[in-house]
Amino acid sequence: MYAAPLPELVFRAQLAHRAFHRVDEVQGCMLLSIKTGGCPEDCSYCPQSAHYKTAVSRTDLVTLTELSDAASRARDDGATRFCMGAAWREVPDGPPFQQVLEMVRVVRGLGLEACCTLGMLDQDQADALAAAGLTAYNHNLDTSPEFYGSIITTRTYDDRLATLARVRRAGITVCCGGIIGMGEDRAVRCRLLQQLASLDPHPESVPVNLLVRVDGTPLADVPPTDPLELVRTIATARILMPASFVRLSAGRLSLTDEAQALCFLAGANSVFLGDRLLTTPNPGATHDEQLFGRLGMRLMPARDTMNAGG
Ligand code: SAM
Ligand code: DTB
Ligand code: SF4
Repeated sequence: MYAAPLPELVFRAQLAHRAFHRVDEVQGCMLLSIKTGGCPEDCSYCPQSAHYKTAVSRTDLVTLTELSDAASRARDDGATRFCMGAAWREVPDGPPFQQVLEMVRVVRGLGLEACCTLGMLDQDQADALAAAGLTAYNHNLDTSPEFYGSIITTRTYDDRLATLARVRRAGITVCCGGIIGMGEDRAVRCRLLQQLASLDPHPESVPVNLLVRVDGTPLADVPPTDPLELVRTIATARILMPASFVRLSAGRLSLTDEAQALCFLAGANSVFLGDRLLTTPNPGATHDEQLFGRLGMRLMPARDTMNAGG
């Protein structure tokens, strides 16, 4: 399917997309790095790993005021989902976790979906996040089981699957995807998609990231990936997981508007808004307004998202 003639692949993705989603709307999400840098993991793509010397400096957990200001701005800018990322290997117990629970309550109180990505967690922590009202937990498989060991050595694929199972058991929706452009071949991308689609039920949210190559990381100099491989990855994800949100996530700055249009044709129905992802730049409001104007598309209102009111 992945390697079908592109018009055939995109046609099949469109059929899947139209069976479950509107084609003129994308969900806007906003990211905030609530705790940046100094991470003990060695994910080769990541500027926040303490193993590499990058321009990212380490910060403490943001305050509740900073968090609440950022979430209010996100809502004003049209986002319906607010995602909080921490450069942790695993969720710590104690005051920082209590503060994250409070952050979840604040974001939900603003009527936004709340997503967290905090690394590995245990069942009690997953249950506490669920009780605080967390909508989704992001934890990516990142790549295929076979390629995984050449990207990350400090935790295993099975560790990731175990965290995902705890999130699911707690009743939180699962946000799980991966990264393309790390020097992998098509077989790796297909195996990642197969793994994601084997999760039962499917992840409600599938972020497809195009590697942002950051100076100082081991993947800083990998050759750029053909954007049409991103289009094929998104289309295949859309066909395999038709009801899920497929998110065109990191990497939009290296795409032309026309390549992004193909991603939406292939079934992507969400983007990150704003001029910053966690630590790297993103297109920002002015560019996105022009893009959606050119495409005749718009941001999804809160009523159509997963459970913003729930
Ligand atoms: N520390 C937590 C963890 O790893 O689960 C949460 C934050 S981590 C930054 C979340 C995800 O961002 C990673 O799993 C990876 O898929 C993605 N990511 C990180 N750096 C990236 C980069 N340079 N380009 C594209 N995606 C990236
Ligand atoms: C995901 O899959 N993509 C988002 C989110 N989950 C946390 C973040 C990508 C981060 C890109 C690199 C950075 O800005 O640090
Ligand atoms: Fe740490 Fe997450 Fe970056 Fe890996 S991806 S180094 S776990 S912040």
